[in-house]
Amino acid sequence: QAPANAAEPEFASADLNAWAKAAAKSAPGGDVQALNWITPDGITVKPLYTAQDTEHLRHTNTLPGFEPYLRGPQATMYAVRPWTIRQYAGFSTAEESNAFYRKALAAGGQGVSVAFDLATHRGYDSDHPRVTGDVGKAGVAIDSVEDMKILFDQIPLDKVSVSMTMNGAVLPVLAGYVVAAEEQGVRQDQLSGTIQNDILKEFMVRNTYIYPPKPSMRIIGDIIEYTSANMPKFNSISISGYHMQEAGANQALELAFTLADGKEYVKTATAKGMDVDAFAGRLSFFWAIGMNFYLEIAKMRAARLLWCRIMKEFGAKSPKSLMLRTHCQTSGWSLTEQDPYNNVVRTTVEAMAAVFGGTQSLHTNSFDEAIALPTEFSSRIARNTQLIIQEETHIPSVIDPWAGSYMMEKLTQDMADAAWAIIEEVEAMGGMTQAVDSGWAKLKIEAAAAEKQARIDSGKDVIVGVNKYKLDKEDPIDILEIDNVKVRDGQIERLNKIKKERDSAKVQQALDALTAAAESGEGNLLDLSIQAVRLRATGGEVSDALEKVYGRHRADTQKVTGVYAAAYDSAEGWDKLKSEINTMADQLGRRPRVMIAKLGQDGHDRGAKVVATAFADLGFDVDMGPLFQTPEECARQAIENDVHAVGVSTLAAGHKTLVPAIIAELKKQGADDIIVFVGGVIPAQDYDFLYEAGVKGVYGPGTPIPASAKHVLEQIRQATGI
Ligand code: DCA
Repeated sequence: QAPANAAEPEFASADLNAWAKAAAKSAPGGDVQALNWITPDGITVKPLYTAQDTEHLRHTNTLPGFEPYLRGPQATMYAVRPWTIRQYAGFSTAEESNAFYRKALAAGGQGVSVAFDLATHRGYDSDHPRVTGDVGKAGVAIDSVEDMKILFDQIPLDKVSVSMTMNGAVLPVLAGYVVAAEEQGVRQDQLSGTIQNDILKEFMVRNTYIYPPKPSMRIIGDIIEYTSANMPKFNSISISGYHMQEAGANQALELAFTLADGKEYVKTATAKGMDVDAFAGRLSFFWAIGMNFYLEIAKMRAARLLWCRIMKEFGAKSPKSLMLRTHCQTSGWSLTEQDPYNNVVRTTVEAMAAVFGGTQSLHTNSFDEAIALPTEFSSRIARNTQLIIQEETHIPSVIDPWAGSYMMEKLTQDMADAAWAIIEEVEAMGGMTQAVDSGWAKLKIEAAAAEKQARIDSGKDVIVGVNKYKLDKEDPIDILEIDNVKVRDGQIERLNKIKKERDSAKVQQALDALTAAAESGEGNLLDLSIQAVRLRATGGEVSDALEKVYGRHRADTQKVTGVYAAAYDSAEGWDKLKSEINTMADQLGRRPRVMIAKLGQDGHDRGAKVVATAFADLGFDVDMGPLFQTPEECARQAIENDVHAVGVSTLAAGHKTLVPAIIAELKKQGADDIIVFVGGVIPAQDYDFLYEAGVKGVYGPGTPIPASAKHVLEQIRQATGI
């Protein structure tokens, strides 16, 4: 207790009723309750918190580095060692990505984080006909260990920790990294880093799976088993909520589903007979940090509390098993194509939330990521955002600085309670594998996404430069473009060379051993993959060897209904558009029919699902094409279903190859009366190219769905001549 200062006058003590009366005078309608904000998670954020809010909380008096680790996994946190600046990057070829990593490390980056292209993710070598539009686009193309060796050339793998975002083709990629290190002279027990290896969330969002859920879980079990025995410094998994929030989940859903996924992985490993403390210390997490500042910090604190609780239920004893360690990335979804320099500010705010939340590692997005791949300039600003927080602000000097805030402590508890209720719901269903298998978890996220979009389109949620304070004229910014044909040709040349020089009989034997292990359930699939990759088996071949037994997973295309309409607040425009669609339906003798398509290996389907839902709510007949269609397959389905329009949703930069291809296919199959429109991440520079190719509408991020729907309707009217 500080001694009373004699010179200080007596102040009246807090009287909450008096405050409520005073506040009511300026609150709308004289109602203080009207100042509450109900978050999308259903949590009430009040305008004022007091000591009363924290009186009954159990965890306010804990310490960092001690159970339940709510205040951080380390006793000293950033006061001794700040978080790792780990920028996710990769594009084009291994040579170009390697040059980028080395430059970034020299300029203050502290770890490597590899983004692979979608062909690699989905287990296809660059010469596969299904991936023509994807090679080298949204990440680096890696076909074999020869590519891996180039990727890490002059990066000492015994010193620099490497994170690899890989889930589908996790076996050949992790094997390639191990063998590349081995040929650098680095032993497996020296390797530090993380492999994402989180397949459950792929089935819910993102969609870069290869095999069905069950064999995919075996692969994860084998990786945990192998790394815990041979690579003790390597994190076997990065259990990721990031992509859930990016796909539309609110924070409570992100938190709950991610921890529930974590439980499922622990169950998988213990079912193999492993002791929980033998592997749990190397499970790591990954959160998205969006613009919901207070709740993001609360989420991270709550996550540590709940994970400690969960791990105790599993009987874990080692502190390393009980503490949740996490990577964070600022939200890509929160970035806007419009007025893009605003994104620097958004990313800074989000980075601060991640740091206040106590992250171990952080990626800050580049401001141009809503438009294209980051340039060297935008990457520098993104990296410097973290360096400035680390080295100029003194923010790192204080551990868990929000602790003791009435608001933060209460929100941490509220967030923990909200997430725990969802976790219990998942448990009652039999766990996350069941919740994912049944499609329930995916639909929950999609419903949250549709609701969010409707709130934005109706102006309830403000996005500066998008639905408020819009610029009259947008200046295009410099973008980085990849010559996808050149990358692919180069990859094919290297693949052919490897195949010519290796001992093919031995490679085949190693691949057969993998197939046999998949069939029998015996052996360790990572161990066998390392042996095959050492002999120069390619990523595609390793994946195929398993696909022979496991098959390829095909997702169904359920969609939610009614959610967008219910959350859309501008009834007037909505009703008018609905009646226009009804009139057209009368004139056509059927409803205008639209197919929403995803082409190539781009599995980001949030946009496609939200548009499909909203168009259906408006009265269109909507078909949802399956993921990963080729232009030819898409054209065939469009014709069979007799649609008026195909809407291509594209987020992985394949539009300049794939969109002209679908137009050509429709023509070839005699259906050039079907109009094509495109939505998603498309740089302004490419709009003319697409219009010249025959596209009838291009709708970038931020286009309100009713506006695009109205335009599509108009185009259908013109094409059908009514
Ligand atoms: N006092 C003492 N030791 C400390 C302190 C401190 N204040 N802070 C960090 N350390 C230690 C850690 O214990 C760790 O050592 P260990 O591995 O032997 O336990 C080491 O310093 C590294 O720190 P850590 O906080 O684990 O940070 P990273 O190595 O960057 O790992 C982690 C972060 C989240 C665990 C990892 O999974 C990761 O890097 N994920 C990235 C995922 C990614 O990039 N995804 C891309 C989308």
